[in-house]
This record gives sequence, structure tokens and C-alpha cells, in this order.
Amino acid sequence: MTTLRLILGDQLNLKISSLSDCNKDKDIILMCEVWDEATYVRHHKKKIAFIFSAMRHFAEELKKQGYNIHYTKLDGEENTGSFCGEVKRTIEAHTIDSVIVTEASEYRVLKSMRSWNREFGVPIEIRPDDRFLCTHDEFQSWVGGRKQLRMEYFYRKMRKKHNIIMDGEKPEVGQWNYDNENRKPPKEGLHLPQTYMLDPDDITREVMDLVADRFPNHFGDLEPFHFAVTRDQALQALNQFIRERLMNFGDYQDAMVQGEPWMYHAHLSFYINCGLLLPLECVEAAENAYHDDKAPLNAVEGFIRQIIGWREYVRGIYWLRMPAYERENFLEANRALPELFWGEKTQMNCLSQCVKETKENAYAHHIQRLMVLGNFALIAGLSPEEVNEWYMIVYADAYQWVELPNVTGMILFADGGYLGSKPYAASGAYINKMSNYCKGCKYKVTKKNGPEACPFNYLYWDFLIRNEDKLSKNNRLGMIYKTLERFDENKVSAIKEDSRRFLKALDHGEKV
Ligand code: FAD
Ligand code: DLZ
Ligand code: SF4
Repeated sequence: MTTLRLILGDQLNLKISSLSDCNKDKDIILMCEVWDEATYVRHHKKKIAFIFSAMRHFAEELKKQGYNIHYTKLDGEENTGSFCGEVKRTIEAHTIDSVIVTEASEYRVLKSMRSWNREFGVPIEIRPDDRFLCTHDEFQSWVGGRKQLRMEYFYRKMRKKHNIIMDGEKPEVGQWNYDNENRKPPKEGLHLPQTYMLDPDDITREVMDLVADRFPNHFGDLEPFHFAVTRDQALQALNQFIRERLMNFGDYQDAMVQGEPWMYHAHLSFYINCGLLLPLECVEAAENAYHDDKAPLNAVEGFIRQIIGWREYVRGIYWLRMPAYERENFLEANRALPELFWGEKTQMNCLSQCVKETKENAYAHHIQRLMVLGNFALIAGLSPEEVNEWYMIVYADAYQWVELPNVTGMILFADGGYLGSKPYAASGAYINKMSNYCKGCKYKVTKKNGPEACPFNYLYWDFLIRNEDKLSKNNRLGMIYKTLERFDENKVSAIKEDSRRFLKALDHGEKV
């Protein structure tokens, strides 16, 4: 009996369920770089290089451990270009009795896997991905008949289930959530430690040459490349975060500083999402730092909430709502994605900085993604389909299960408020409070109207006016709509006129 075990590019962990009962003498492990995956959206060059390098290093590790590994390189002569083609080719070349795979993290790939049974005439066993802390059934039963979900209650359930900073049924100390302490603006002269950096080795160099050669027209800078590409390196990156940045993670979680892409964030999502790190080991490392007095509770709780709360919650929603979730467009937004998202010059300094850093690093931190880029996409009425594609392309941690709910649900309110209770729309005042971007901007954040005014200021109100029929009944927007009611006619006309002028220029590809 020979079993074929397929390992995908985001399943790079020895504890993956598809390997659990592997017979090293008989079974074949298949890993493949395929054209379909690299191009179904035109991923950032750094993202492709990262995945391919991490895959090749993982294959080396498996080889060292005595597994029988078949690895298809992208430019391998017989590479068929798809997962399906590579599995078929391997089945045909060897006497394969069954195929075992851990379920794909994305709907698109899992759907294809489910047809393989019929297609190849060999039994296919699809195993649960137990790296996630909440199973599909568990999430579904938590949702039950609820019409409106709240991440906070899901998070509490996960804290209890995994006994994380808990004393029985209650938090070990204080309250469940310290989010309101985690909104400090950046102060002058903050000392910001560097992110984890490592020079590319020969394997990574070879992959970088391949990516430069085969994907020259994809967005993003390939160099400098300094991501971890092995588990040991990813563990070093985790330890560096715990040692050097976790203590300030909470306080400055929402802060943005010109020229500082990394701040006190973890920079671990790439590693967790592709399997190099397990979510629970990151959580435990943070919890230990708290118990060892190395980091305060607001930081530790905040970090843990992101991983066992938000990360699991968005994944639950993804599987609950796919495939319809891909087509959600509650606000009927249909503006094309402007070229400034691809690095075309803009006078809006905040957007320019966030796009520049995204292009350089295939990374932007949460508040840049949410309150600058996402906020703009929301209030300018950009099409969910195009915005989703952009976020899938540009970030090295992007897989549809996590990207789609964050974009469709969190930033665009395109699911009508299923994931979050209100749209994260904000005027320039928020960006000015949480960053120093406005100091270097041609627009004036204090001006509400006119050509010099910060576009976020009038677009924010215009967004509320344009979507009044869909949003004014939202409880959490009641006060804002009350304020809008008090605006006199001149103010409303100025908002509408400025927005019309700005959006027209945007649509015509003019520099805004
Ligand atoms: P930190 O800020 O240090 O947070 C720690 C960890 O918590 C992250 O590594 C991540 O695993 C988890 N986390 C935090 N927030 C979220 C969240 N909202 N959803 C899921 N996990 C979360 N995250 C992705 O992993 N892939 C994506 O494609 C992605 N797209 C996003 C798109 C938008 C519009 C927004 C608003 C957020 C998106 N996020 C995505 C969530 C979040 O921004 C990133 O996880 C985070 O910026 C990664 O950087 P970090 O490791 O430094 O995270
Ligand atoms: C992101 C990515 C890319 C760019 N290329 C590959 C690849 O060639 N082979 C592979 O196994 N995985 C790749 N990945 C990650 C996959 O997109 C990810 O494993 C699936 O989408 C999960 O459903
Ligand atoms: Fe952004 Fe407005 Fe500030 Fe300029 S003034 S950086 S556009 S928020």
C-alpha cells in the first residue's frame, strides 16, 4: 500500500494532520510549485519568493528526517502547473493506493480537492486542519441562530476553552479585554526596534532569481528579502518579538509613524499562516512573558486576542459564508480601484506611505490596512471585488480565508454588518491623531472643505450621505446621523461638491 501525501504551501509544519501516520519507507510526500497558484492573482513578488523558499526549505527538512519527498519546482520540465495535474501525474507514475491531504485553507482549492476522488479513481482522505483552534462545527454551533455576531463573545469562549490567562471561568486578573488602553498615539522619539532580518541563503537566492525571471510584471519589490524561511528562523522571529516589542505592542497597537512600517507589531502572520509557527505556541510565548513580568497585561491580552479571537473568528465566518461571501456588496460600491494603489503618485501622504511600504515589504500593519487604505476604499466607494483582489495580491500573509472577511466584512461593510457591527469609516482627524502623516501632507487635515482640505474629511460625510438609506438605522451610527442632520444646506452642498470633484479626478486617473 503506497499512500500519496500532498502538502500545500501553507501547510509547512511537521505536525500537519496529513503526516501524522506517515510510513516513511512506503509513502510519498508531494510538494509542488505550480503556476496556477502563483498567478490566480498576481501575487507580490516577495510573497511568491517567500512561499517557494519556505516550501523548498521544508522539503529539505522532511528529506533530512527520512521522508520520501517528491518536489516539483516551478520550472521543472514536466510540471503540469496545477495541484490537480501534479497529483494526477504522481498517481500515474507510481502505484498509489490512496491520497491523504490536510484540508485546503481556501474554498477554491478545497472544492477542487473534493472532486479528485471521482477524477482519479483513488480514495482521497481530506483531514481537518487542526492548527486552527476552532473547528468548523464548533464555530457553527457557537453561531447557532445569532443574527449579529460579536467577536468579543467568541474570544471569551476561546480563552476559556484553551485556559489562557484564566482562573477557572474568569480572567486570571482584571477584565477580559484591554482594548481601550491600547490606543496611544505615537509620541515623539519612540524607540522602535528592528523587525527580524536575515540574509537570503542559496535556496532563497535561487528562488528570488526564478521569481525575478518568471514574474517580472507582478507588483512589489523582491529586494531586500529578509523573511524567515525555516521553522527555526521563524521561532527566532517569535522570540525577538516577545523580547523586544511585545511590551509595547498594546500601547502603540494603533499608532503609525512616517517611515516606520513595523512599529511594535509581531510580523508573524506570514509564518503562522504558512505553518512555520503554530498559533498556540505564539499565544503561550506571550502568556509566559506576562507571567515572567516581561510584558504588561494590556499588551499580552491584546496580542492573544488577535490570534485566538480575530484570527479564528474571521476564519469561522469565511467557511460559514462561502462561496456567497465572495460576491457580497451590501453598499453597492462599484468604483474601480485607482492606480494610486499600485504606487501611482498621490498627494495624500498617508496613502502614499502605506502603499510604498506595502510595495517594499509585502506587509503593512493592521491600522494601515484598516484605517488608511481600507478606510479610503470604503469611503471612496471602491468595488469589493477589486479591493479584495488587491489585498490578496499585496500582502505576504494573504490567503482568502483571512483576507476576504477582513476586506469584505471589516473594511468595506460589504456583508451588511455580519462580521462587524459598524463600518470603520473615519475622517482625517483619526489619521492625524494616530500618526504623523499629516505633517508631511499637501492637504490640510484641519480644513473640512475646499481644494486644500483633507479628502478624508469630506469623503467621510459624503459616504454617510450616499449610504443613508442603508446605514442610518444602524444603532451605532445614530449619533453621527444626528450630527449630520444638524449640518446646514451650504455645508452639505460643499461636502457633496468637494467629493464629486475629488472622485471625478480619481476616476479620470488624475493625480489626487
Ligand atoms: P499583529 O498586529 O502583531 O497581530 C498578531 C497576530 O494576530 C497576527 O500575526 C495575526 O495572526 C493575528 N491577527 C491580528 N488581526 C487579525 C485579523 N483581523 N484577522 C486575522 N488575524 C489577525 N491578516 C492576515 O494574516 N492575512 C491577510 O491577508 C490579512 N488581510 C487583512 C486585510 C485588511 C483590510 C485588514 C484590516 C486586516 C487584514 N489582516 C490580515 C489582519 C491583520 O492586519 C494582519 O494579520 C496583521 O497586520 C499581520 O501583522 P502582524 O503579524 O504584525 O500582526
Ligand atoms: C500562495 C502560494 C503560491 C504563490 N504558490 C504555491 C505553490 O506553488 N504551491 C503550493 O503548494 N502553494 C502555494 N501557495 C499557497 C497556496 O495558495 C495555499 O496553500 C492554498 O491556496 C491553500 O488553499
Ligand atoms: Fe492623509 Fe488627510 Fe492627513 Fe493628508 S491630511 S495625510 S490625506 S489624513
